[in-house]
Amino acid sequence: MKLFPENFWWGSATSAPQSEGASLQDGKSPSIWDHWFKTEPNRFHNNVGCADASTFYDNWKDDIALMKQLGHNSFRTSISWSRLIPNGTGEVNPKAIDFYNNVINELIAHEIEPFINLFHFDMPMCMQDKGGWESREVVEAYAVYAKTCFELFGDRVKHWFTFNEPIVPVEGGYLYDFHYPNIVDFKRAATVAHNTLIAHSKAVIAYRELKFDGKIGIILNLTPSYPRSQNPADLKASEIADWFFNRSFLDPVTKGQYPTGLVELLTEHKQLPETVEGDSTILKQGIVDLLGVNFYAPRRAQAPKYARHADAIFMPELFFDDYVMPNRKMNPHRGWEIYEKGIYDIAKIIQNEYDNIEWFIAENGMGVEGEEKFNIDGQIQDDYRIEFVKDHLTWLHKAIEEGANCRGYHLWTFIDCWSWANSYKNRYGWIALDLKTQKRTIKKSGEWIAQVSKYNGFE
Ligand code: BGP
Repeated sequence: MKLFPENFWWGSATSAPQSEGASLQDGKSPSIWDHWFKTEPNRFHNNVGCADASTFYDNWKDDIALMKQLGHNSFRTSISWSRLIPNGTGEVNPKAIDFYNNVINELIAHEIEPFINLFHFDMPMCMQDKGGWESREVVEAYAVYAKTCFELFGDRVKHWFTFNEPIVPVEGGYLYDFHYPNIVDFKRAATVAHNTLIAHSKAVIAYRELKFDGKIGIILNLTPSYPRSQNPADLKASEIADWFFNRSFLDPVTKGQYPTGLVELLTEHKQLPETVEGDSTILKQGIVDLLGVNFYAPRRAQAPKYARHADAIFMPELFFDDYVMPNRKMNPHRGWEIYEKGIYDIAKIIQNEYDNIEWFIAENGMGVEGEEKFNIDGQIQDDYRIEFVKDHLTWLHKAIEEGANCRGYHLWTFIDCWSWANSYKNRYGWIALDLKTQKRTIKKSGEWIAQVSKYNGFE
């Protein structure tokens, strides 16, 4: 039997925009997702937006009862800024307060610890109109929004997160064109990243000033960077990819400063973000109590095959090429490599290079396109997901035995949910969602995890 530490967090994660629905109801204003879908629906898989998502706004009570059936002792979702404060600043929406109070209280009544995240890719459109994360006015508005959340719910919520995967809106919105506002400009991307970190720090400062007895953290998508070979050029390529995609956020939130190598590289290429005097002091105050780690797939890098043209647009890929390792293990339904040991490698990096800070797996999971084909007699027989989770937990268990300070495992996600431009393409849930009827049915993996949670481990 592989047993996990006492009080290990078993649960799952979702976000407000991906689960709530009611996206323009009861006073909620549009987020960038509502706006982008309205203006360019063709950018979304099968032209489906998040207006209904998985109807958690209406079904929260029954859904929380289902969580209990899955053996959850913890659950992460986010608060929608555009629901709570529809104008971005100023008046707070009483219907939103009621909704989040109901959710939090119901979770606690079921002995499910609420883990609450403040921002999951969902900038209110009125704040994007002011410049989004490029604007310091928006950073200040976010800090007030964060403080409002702590004051409203901090008496009961003991685990807070300022952001989920803050690098993704940088990549999607300002580098690779898969999120609104579809800008491709590294320097602006760097400013967005920097301002996000300032916003994070300001929220941490506000939380500490209020002196609640909870913890505050951030959730980062960490993808260990593996070089193709030990050739120095491959090692360098992999190290640079690691600076850009992992340490750019990990170092500031754990050490209060950016990695020196990254700063030197951006200085050399004149790509440093815009900053304001005093920023480095603010960054130092954003060191977290708790780190959430999302892990799906590794990143493999090799030295660039071809020299870049002198006028090439500045991108992280100037310094490395992605490496497709022959015979890698794939999730053919999603197109991502499966590398279970990655979870162990992350644990080792945190243990050895980041002071063994308290952390947990905040997302891990297996997306499957066309999962309906595995439906037998009304239930999704997702043995592949059971195997995927078991293999990752096996490596996590080994890391914990070797001293990793990992406190829990949350699957992405609870019920199949809407996923940005991929819409409902990839299904991830412990519970299947029938899009036509909104009926929820526990998958085979959901029954399995209930047992794992009950025995705090597996054979
Ligand atoms: C993570 C996000 C989640 C979710 C998940 C699955 O990066 O935090 O919000 O979207 O990825 O993504 P996809 O549907 O693209 O496979």
